[in-house]
Amino acid sequence: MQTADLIWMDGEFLPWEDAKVHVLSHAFHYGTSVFEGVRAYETDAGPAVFRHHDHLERLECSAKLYYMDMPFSREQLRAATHELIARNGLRSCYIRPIVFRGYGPMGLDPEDNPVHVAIACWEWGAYLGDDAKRDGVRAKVSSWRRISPQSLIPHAKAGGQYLNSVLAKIESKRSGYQEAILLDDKGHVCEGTGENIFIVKDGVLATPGQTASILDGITRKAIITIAEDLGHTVEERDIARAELTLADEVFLVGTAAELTPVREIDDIEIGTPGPITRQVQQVFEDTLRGRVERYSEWLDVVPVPSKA
Ligand code: PPE
Repeated sequence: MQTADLIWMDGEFLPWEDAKVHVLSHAFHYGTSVFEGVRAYETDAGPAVFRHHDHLERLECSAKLYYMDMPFSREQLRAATHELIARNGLRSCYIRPIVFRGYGPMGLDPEDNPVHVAIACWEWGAYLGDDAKRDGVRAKVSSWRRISPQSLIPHAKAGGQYLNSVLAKIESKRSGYQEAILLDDKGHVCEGTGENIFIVKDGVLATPGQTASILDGITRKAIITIAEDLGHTVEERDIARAELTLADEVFLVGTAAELTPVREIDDIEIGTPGPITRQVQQVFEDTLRGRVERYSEWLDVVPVPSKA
């Protein structure tokens, strides 16, 4: 991975290689961490964090759902992120805030373990492969089901929950695919290992709704708004597995993956990225770079000295 100079940890800026934790940290053993994936893009006004407020809000929600008291406010984390990007001299980057239970008593009860917060950022390019955003990826419906709300909290972005995505990712990769699509416990289409999913059929977009076991994706929300503003209908509803392969277009959305088309599922051709995928992707990419006035409030500009 591409490193940067500094990592912010519990209020301090540390050299990248010094941002360490004890091996007996609670999160390391039991997955008791919550995190975010955020991106900042280069715009004419400087580096800008996409939907920063929404990501910090979701981080707080995830912490709350796992009974962790956040030791820093949203505004403090926002300011720390700005300073970190500026001090690392980054114009565009991926940002990873993480809140975790640290070193303290061993055992499952975490309530006496300290809650730490760290923020790292670094340059992270194409998430699903170099040509993925242009040509689309080959995906496989996973044999693993997405975590159910009966056992875990799909709406929380918690470290331990990602074992589910890790299993699906390894399975799809070892079978020769770039990504896995997970069904939920009822057999409906749910999401990718780190992305929400959309299908297009006869000009109408559809994506699993809030009460499906999805992570409530921030990119998903932005894509719904963009597609509707372009005049398209977006249905939030259950999607049957067969609808995936019979769709005219399928695409994945997420902070890391951005908007990545899917061109094949289970060795059945969907086709080259279709017209609606392309249209929405173009507006989304322009939005991220501050080129769409209508969505400028989605960008949190980092105050850094300009390049000139
Ligand atoms: N579902 C899952 C399971 C998920 O992890 C993500 C983000 C999404 C949907 C899309 O959410 P959003 O980023 O708010 O639009 N996955 C993050 C972690 C990826 C990783 O490999 O780590 C991300 O995209 O940053």
